[in-house]
Amino acid sequence: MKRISLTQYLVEEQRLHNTIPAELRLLIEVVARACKTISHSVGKGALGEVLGTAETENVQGEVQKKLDIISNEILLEANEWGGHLAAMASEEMESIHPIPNRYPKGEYMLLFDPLDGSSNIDVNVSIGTIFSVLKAPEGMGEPTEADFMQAGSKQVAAGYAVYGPQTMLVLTTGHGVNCFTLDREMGSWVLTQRDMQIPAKTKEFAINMSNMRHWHPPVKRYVEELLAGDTGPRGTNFNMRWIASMVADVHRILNRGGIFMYPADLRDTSMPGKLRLMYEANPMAFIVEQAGGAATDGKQRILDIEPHKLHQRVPVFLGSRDEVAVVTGYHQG
Ligand code: P6P
Repeated sequence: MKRISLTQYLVEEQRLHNTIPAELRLLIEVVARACKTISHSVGKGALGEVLGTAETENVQGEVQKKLDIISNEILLEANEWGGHLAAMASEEMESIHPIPNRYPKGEYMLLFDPLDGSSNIDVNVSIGTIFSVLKAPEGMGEPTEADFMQAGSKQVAAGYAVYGPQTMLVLTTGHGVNCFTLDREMGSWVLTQRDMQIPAKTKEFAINMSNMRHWHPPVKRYVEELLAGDTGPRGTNFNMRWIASMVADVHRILNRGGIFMYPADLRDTSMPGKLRLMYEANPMAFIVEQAGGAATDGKQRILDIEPHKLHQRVPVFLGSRDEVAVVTGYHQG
């Protein structure tokens, strides 16, 4: 099969669907180029003096890894001069990052988790970059956090890069999900999987089992039934995976099905789960739904949630739609 580049794919998508105007194409290509740079930094490891912690904390109160900060800087610097953005927001920054006045502003807003899966950085396990694109509200003046408070259904594009044995970029602009592999010799993103589809059924679940005693009853019931296997009500055995890197777990699910869960639990009832809505759950939910899967917070579609805070957290159940329906049904039962 003749392979095409990310650029050719975007140009053809624009011709087909007229939904990727030049500014959005530029944005996607700039983000993709930034992910190449991040992949290069990540790949150096100890040789690049980029491992370990940075002795600082982010807004989440998490100790920042050096590569968290490096990746954040790479995305900020790559995107601020192009004229395609009005503002950015990042897991690593407390407040939004307006485009400096020395540069023209555009009509898009970019949100990202620059390097997700930080606990895996120093042990050479796959990590990734997650990004989400919103349109700036009509007539917006100086961007504020309130301008970012849009439901996930308003995203115009979303994607992630996964830095694993291969470096891959998964992208949706609302017309299916496509995957590009980084050709390191040429330095280009090459289309390697078109229109990815998540199987509706699965026998593989992903959750951090060490939290089991803290789960609410619907999650406990659902997982115990999976664990009971062919001796229980499901009548079949299930397998388990947990990489503790959302990008890697989601990429596996996109390729072979599965259900990924990070529920709220009883440890801190004020904290509805660990994952953040705006730059983790929303982009992943957009991608998963575009691939025929489902994504809920246990009660409603993640993409329907009206956000109130930039860094708000949300419970996440996503992947093979038949399994997401079962665990969501237990919450509603
Ligand atoms: P735990 C990584 O820190 C992350 O945000 C997600 O990528 C991952 O799915 C989850 O947290 C892992 O959390 O509690 O299992 O370490």
